[in-house]
Amino acid sequence: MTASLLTRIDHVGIACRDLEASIEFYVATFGLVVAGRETNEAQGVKEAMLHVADAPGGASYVQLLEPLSADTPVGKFLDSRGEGVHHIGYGVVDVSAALEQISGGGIRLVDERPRHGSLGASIAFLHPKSVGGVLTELVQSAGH
Ligand code: V0V
Ligand code: CO
Repeated sequence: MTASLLTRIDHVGIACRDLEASIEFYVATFGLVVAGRETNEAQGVKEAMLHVADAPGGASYVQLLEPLSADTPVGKFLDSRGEGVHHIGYGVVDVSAALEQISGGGIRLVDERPRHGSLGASIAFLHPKSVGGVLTELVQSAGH
């Protein structure tokens, strides 16, 4: 059997209109703890990572995403589909190696090279049209 490229579910990315209200909901309802918050201009989001559990090579989180403007990936998604699950982020050991291996299989990449992600991670997106309608993110955690 070939070893899996994916080591864990790193995060479930959820599009919301009001980051503060969504954080309050997840904290009050599930008792989650905010592990980090960041404004990522390149990705067009204000986001928060809420820790769910520790997992191999990192941890797993809920990622809450509020768009910085309407003309961003999350802003467009909210306009067309409303609030809800926006993407799945999977842990990988080496994001560059994973991208190379996956693109060799003809999958359409959004990112040819890793970019800066939350909590210091290196991330890259695969296009939802090549992954059965699921926007898919590869995540190499900081320090791994
Ligand atoms: C768009 N589509 C989606 C989708 N967004 N399908 C599933 N899940 C999504 N999230 C579909 C959409 O319904 C259309 O299908 C088609 O793709 C084109 O949609 P569009 O609105 O015209 O969008 P595009 O083509 O301008 O952009 C789509 C892509 C864009 C995926 C290329 O959203 C992108 O670059 N995403 C990656 C960056 C990102 O999402 N950043 C925010 C999270 P039909 O209608 O044609 O069938 S940042 C993050 O997660 C961080 C920082 C982190 O984790 O650390
Ligand atoms: Co993400």
